[in-house]
Amino acid sequence: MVSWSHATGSISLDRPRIVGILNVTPDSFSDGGLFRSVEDARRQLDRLVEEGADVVDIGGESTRPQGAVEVTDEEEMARVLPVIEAALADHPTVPVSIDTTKASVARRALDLGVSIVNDVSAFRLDPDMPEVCAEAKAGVVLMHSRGGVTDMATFAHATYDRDVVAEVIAELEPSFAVAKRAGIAPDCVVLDPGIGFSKRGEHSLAVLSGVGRLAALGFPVLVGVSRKRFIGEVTGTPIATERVWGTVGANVAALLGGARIFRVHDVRPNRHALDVAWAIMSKST
Ligand code: HH2
Repeated sequence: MVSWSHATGSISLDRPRIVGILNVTPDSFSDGGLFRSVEDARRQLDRLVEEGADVVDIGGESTRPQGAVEVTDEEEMARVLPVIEAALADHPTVPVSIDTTKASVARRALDLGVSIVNDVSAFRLDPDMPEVCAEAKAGVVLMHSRGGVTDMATFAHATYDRDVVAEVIAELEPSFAVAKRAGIAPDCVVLDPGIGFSKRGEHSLAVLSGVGRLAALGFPVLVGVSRKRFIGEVTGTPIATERVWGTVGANVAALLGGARIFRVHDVRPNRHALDVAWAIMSKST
């Protein structure tokens, strides 16, 4: 059975796994500013866990599609570290993931007891990140993106030739080579096609449709479709919080394609849908 090893244990991928999102940022595209106090963050953590999250992913720097603002290491730590401490105290059995591109932030988070480093730059932006992850035996999410934090979710680099999936795979390959050289065990690595990151709607649909080709590389695949623009385009839903049903549809399609880990804001609807889809997929006739 496949499992995902991380700094404090491992997660078996014998069923779909859900990563619940907690952004402690003023400017995230769909939940910016909602969880700025530790008390508000705590309540949201309780909700994510109660609704069935297997992991909670805490982030202190937005990559919002409208163009994000880079934050300093100190500011990012001030946002995330108290919330990480609260998560570990309140939910000691739920692995915590830190969503950061900065090795300094990852190191402090791992020292506190975080299990997973979710790097949306797949080790491109901070040369110290692979060693920090290797040293802690952290689980790592290597997500495809192009450019820096401020423009990676814009269309500034959203130019692809015909085969988007092939380009995404080719651009992720150096990252897992770097991971291997740094001594990160292969079973710690999860790949993510980076939905909406340097991708127009058509590109996000193409990578979701071809997610099985990413899974065929042998690493578990995580997708982060939650409330994203391409869903708004398909369903005519401009308000991000109203994209929950479209999110569920995209996640079920990705599960059928081979994804096993799902990063979402709205845990319960995705938990139910993915569990039912999995029960059907697992039924031998
Ligand atoms: N998407 C976002 C942030 N982190 N991490 C992974 N692995 N995959 C993703 O698709 C992904 C991610 C962007 O979404 P969100 O956190 O809701 O917004 P923001 O970047 O505005 O904080």
